[in-house]
Amino acid sequence: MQQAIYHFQIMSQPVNCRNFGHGQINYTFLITTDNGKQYILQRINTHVFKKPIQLMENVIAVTEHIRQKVDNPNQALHFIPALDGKYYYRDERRRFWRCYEFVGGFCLEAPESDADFYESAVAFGRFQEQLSDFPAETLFETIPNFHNTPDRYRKLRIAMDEDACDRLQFVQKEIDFIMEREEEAGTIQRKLESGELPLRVTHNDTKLNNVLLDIKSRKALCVLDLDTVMPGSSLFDFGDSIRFGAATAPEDVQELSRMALNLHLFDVYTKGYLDGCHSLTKQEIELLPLGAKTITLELAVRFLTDYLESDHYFKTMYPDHNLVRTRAQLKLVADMEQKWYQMQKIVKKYVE
Ligand code: GN1
Ligand code: MG
Repeated sequence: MQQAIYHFQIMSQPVNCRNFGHGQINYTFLITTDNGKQYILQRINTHVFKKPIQLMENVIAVTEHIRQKVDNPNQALHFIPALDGKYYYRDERRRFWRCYEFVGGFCLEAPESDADFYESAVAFGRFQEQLSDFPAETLFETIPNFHNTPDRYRKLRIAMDEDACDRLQFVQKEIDFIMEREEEAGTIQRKLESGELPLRVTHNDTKLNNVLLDIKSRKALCVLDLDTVMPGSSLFDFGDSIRFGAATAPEDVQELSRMALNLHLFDVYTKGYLDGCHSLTKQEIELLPLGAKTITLELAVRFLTDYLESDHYFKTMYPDHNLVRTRAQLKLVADMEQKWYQMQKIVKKYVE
């Protein structure tokens, strides 16, 4: 049993605790208590999230905002206060924990049907819609410059210069591919800065496995993992879902020939996202394919940076894991380029 659970107001006796989910950043446990209730207990990775108290203020504010807009209480997360009333517990080793009710449901690593993927799109679209009137300026930037692509390139260059573990020699091809696309990769950030694209409250980690689906109906209940909710671009929220869910292989597939973009799923997601969210501008909709391509390239840059910096950010299962992930993402970018015309055509169907 994780002792931290005894510091939350759960009003029952914990009887079981197991690891839960596939997050690459936080540590997540599912706790069952003697009255059959279940809770998610999470230890926040403070190496990644350096200001956990502000992070929890964001999460609670956003959750409360959403709670006021849903008919079914299970469509919003319900955080449990610690014994002192705060929404986190700091243990004797200064580690931060939080706890929320687990209402059942499940998350998918890959869509099992079009309907599953459509549901996740509606969930993230709705999330965008529900927060369209949330005062973005009151949110903390939990990870500054999280999806600032030019800044990710800057950090990659620093890692290349330092070449801390002598790995640069293995990745010249990948670096060339990334650098050839640098100009285009900065487009969305530049348009955000010039005001051409609106700054919105965004989720910033919109993978399929962050959507909770109802076991019986398989309808979306709510979105999880609100740690990176910050002001940002809807294009990246859309794009990250495509990168992860409309790909034909897992994000760390070794056999590169398996990795491609599934255009049909791209269409399904686009429809679902726009069904859930009616507030995107015409330009945002037109730029959705660029959102998908940019976020995929950006994640490749992040994986490669971590590889060069000796894998201190993402959890890795084997020595070259971050390099494998980099290559898989770059293969996906290359495939999107092949399918660029079709991606544009799909999106055009939804612009009036
Ligand atoms: C991380 O923890 P997880 O798997 O939800 C990362 C995302 C990446 C993703 C790649 C805070 O998310 O940005 O897209 O791994 N989250 C953070 O799988 O860096
Ligand atoms: Mg997650």
